[in-house]
Amino acid sequence: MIPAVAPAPTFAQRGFTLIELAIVLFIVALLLGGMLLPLSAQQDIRARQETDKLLAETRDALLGYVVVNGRLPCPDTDADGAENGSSGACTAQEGDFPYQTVGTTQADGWGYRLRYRVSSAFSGTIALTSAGDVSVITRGDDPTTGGSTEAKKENALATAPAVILSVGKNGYGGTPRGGGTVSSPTAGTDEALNNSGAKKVSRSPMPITSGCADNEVEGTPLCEFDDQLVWLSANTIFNRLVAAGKL
Ligand SMILES: [Ca+2]
Ligand SMILES: [Ca+2]
Ligand SMILES: [Ca+2]
Repeated sequence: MIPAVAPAPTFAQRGFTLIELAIVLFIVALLLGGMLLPLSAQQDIRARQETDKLLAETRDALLGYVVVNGRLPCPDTDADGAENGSSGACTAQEGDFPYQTVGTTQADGWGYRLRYRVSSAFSGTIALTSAGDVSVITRGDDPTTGGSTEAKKENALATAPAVILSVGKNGYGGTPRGGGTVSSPTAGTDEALNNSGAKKVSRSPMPITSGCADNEVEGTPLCEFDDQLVWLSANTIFNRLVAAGKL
């Protein structure tokens, strides 16, 4: 008599286990999630990446400029793309990036001109004793207080000869490519520091937040921030100048 037990299925007949099915569904959900990311969010990501790329290219172009000219260019203070100053004596140490003088792309991924601050010791003829005076900070944990994690402690990143920054999507303090004006950032915020003065802030983006304060008081959230920033190192500049026999 033939036993009533069905023969063991072959590999081809076996089908999926529940775990395999769950993994497949998980992957499909991930793919769908990626495709369903709102178009505006995708555009924002692209504009941010485009801006990062422009900042890196602009920094490289500045290093080329320094090798040729022995100094950094002055900022552009009258929106024509050309530096404002004479032989390194700048009209102002901060303004729009002189894209025409350096030969770089005019505007970031959001359509705003890049901003630029340069130390006078580097917009004039550079010597090995030249020192930058742009203080770059970030905000985050205080490493000296192990056991408590802060979010707003000012931490120094660099004292730089020059900083190039994008005003980001909100555009506060920026010069639109097509002309026109944008409102200034709220006084007392990190974006206001990036708009004017020798202290610049590089930190993670933050959406508009009520009851915020850009200070070291933990417990209140940090304010809106979307600037993107890079800086030059004095040692990189010295290295390029020495390698080119200019220093
Ligand atoms: Ca100009
Ligand atoms: Ca801490
Ligand atoms: Ca901004």
